[in-house]
Amino acid sequence: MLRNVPRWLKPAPRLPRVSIDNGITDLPAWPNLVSGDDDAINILIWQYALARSATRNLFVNTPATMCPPALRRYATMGPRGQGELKEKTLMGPFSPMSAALFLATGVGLYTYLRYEKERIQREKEKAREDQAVGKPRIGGPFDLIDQDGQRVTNQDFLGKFMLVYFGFTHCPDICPEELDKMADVLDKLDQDKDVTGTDVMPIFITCDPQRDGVKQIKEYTQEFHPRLVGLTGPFDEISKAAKAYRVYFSKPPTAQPDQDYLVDHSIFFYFMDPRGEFVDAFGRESQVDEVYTKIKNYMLAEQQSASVSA
Ligand SMILES: [Cu+2]
Repeated sequence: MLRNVPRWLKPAPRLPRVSIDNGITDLPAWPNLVSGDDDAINILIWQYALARSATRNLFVNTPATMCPPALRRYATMGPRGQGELKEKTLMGPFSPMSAALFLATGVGLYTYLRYEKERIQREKEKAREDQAVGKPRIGGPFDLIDQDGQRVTNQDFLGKFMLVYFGFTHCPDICPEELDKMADVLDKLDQDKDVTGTDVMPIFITCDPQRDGVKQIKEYTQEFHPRLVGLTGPFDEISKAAKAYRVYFSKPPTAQPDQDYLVDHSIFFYFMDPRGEFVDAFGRESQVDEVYTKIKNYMLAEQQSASVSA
């Protein structure tokens, strides 16, 4: 008999009931604040999952038509009219009110996420800055012999700024160029009335003690600046000092003192404060004016902090 009933008169096939267990997946993880994920999309996904989760009883377990009429009424509804009720029921939970709520929480979450992201970024940057401010461990004790044959240690320079350079007297070009530059900086500091130039001790340490004895060092340092201190010593002590200053040097292993050879070495001036702590390093690309200005500023800052703590 049912075979003859027109199709449109048959009851609508029952939609499969989706159980809570298989119908709703867990909320996605809270958007990763640190990654470059798109916040807005993350929030939409999250909100959608939250909305589904919150309203799944309405959607899944209680077909709208089975709800008691009172439950289907909305606060914004006027006196119940058949058409209006039908419309509201069909609309489900997406009333203008819930849409506004959805939008408001979305904007709120987006703002919060942005703020959190920025805060974490700021914290990361600050940590990085703090690390950069933390002085590298450059410098340390040395026990050497100066151009007059006197034993000299790092203790002798405490209370003065040091400008330390490692090189060798047979260096054909780089060492002379760099020491000339250093001499120009010293002259400028000496002429500057705001600072006491003699507070800076320029120190040349040879990394070729095999050929650079006391006499050689004395002649060499005098070529550049009258205040330039030249230091040499046993190879082990030179190595120790170079290691402390993170200076690399190497001479050909078979080279004899009477031979003409080059020593490969790092080319940096290390500017140390009166406590023997590293302040700055100047390489080949640093020009006289730049080095002079930086050193002057370091000296002024030191004067200021000394007068504050006095
Ligand atoms: Cu050199």
